[in-house]
Amino acid sequence: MSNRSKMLTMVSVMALAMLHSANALAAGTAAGTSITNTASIAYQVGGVSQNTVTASNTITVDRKVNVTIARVGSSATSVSPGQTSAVTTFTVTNLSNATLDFGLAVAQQSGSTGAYGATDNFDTSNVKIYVDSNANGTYDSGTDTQVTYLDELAADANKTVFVVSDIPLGRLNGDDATIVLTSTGFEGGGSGSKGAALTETSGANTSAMDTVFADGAGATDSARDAAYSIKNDYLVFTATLSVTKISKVISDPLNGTTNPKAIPGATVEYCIVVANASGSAPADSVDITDPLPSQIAYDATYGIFFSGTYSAGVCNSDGIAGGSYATGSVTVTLSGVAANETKTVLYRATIN
Ligand SMILES: [Ca+2]
Ligand SMILES: [Ca+2]
Ligand SMILES: [Ca+2]
Ligand SMILES: [Ca+2]
Repeated sequence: MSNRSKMLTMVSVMALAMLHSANALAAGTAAGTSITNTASIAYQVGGVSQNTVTASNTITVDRKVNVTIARVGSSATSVSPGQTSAVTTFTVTNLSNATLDFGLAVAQQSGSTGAYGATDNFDTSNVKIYVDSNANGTYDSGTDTQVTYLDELAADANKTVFVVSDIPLGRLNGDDATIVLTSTGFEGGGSGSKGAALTETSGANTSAMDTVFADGAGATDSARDAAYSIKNDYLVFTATLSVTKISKVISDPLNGTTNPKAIPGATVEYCIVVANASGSAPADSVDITDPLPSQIAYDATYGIFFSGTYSAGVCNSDGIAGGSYATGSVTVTLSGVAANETKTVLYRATIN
């Protein structure tokens, strides 16, 4: 069969799907956006152009839920025993292509490895979460707002969040409390209220806005659960004081200063040795009180010497005269004892 001479020429104009407009949001096109593209077909019949035929397609961009948290700073928060309102700082970022609420919760860890390698061995107390209301990156008591969720956090937006808690007394140098902050996505639910829990769309894609969880696995959460969690640590930095009290018989009424014995009338030198371990925080305002037992009498003529040195088990006579004796007690206040420093308090008494 020969061809019929009639030829149909069709010109197809195709919209290039790749030619999408660049989107400024890292999170991508906003959820719920309608994307419509239209194909046009122009053709001729018998050499005459016919009416153009068009076809359109519209899809709805689905909602990708993603959240992350980062620690602010590069080391644990250094704290003192008994410190109140100790702050750890985080940044919570909404990586979703939608405005969402983000629930915030803090959990204590027990015995696990912290964010910076230390092993958790205590819990903080009075734990509260604040948002950086004045956006200055610093926790401001009375200004920053205590929250349980971040309200209406826009796509790609982030907030600085502070976990604020108290440190128990009695903790030692190097003790660690690890906390975990978890942020969980919720429906926006309007400004001023926390929306409902998010659910991922199961089954086939629908023509409506579906929901897909895209978050990673954090410290204690799983991948694709609409949540992210991260550790941060409180690390105790404190003084490590040790106190030793030693005595030496200086003289007695019979032997004088040659091999003196602790007989009634003998003079005894007492020395209180205060040491702070290396690597410790300095101890400030160290108050020393030493009540004298009734069997000995304070030697007011000799007096009290403080901040002297100590070497090879001996208190050296190089202290500063000072301190006081009142109501049966020797009292001295040292201005401070630095790490790896030793200071002494020296006084004498007579055995009754
Ligand atoms: Ca703990
Ligand atoms: Ca602030
Ligand atoms: Ca809300
Ligand atoms: Ca997750």
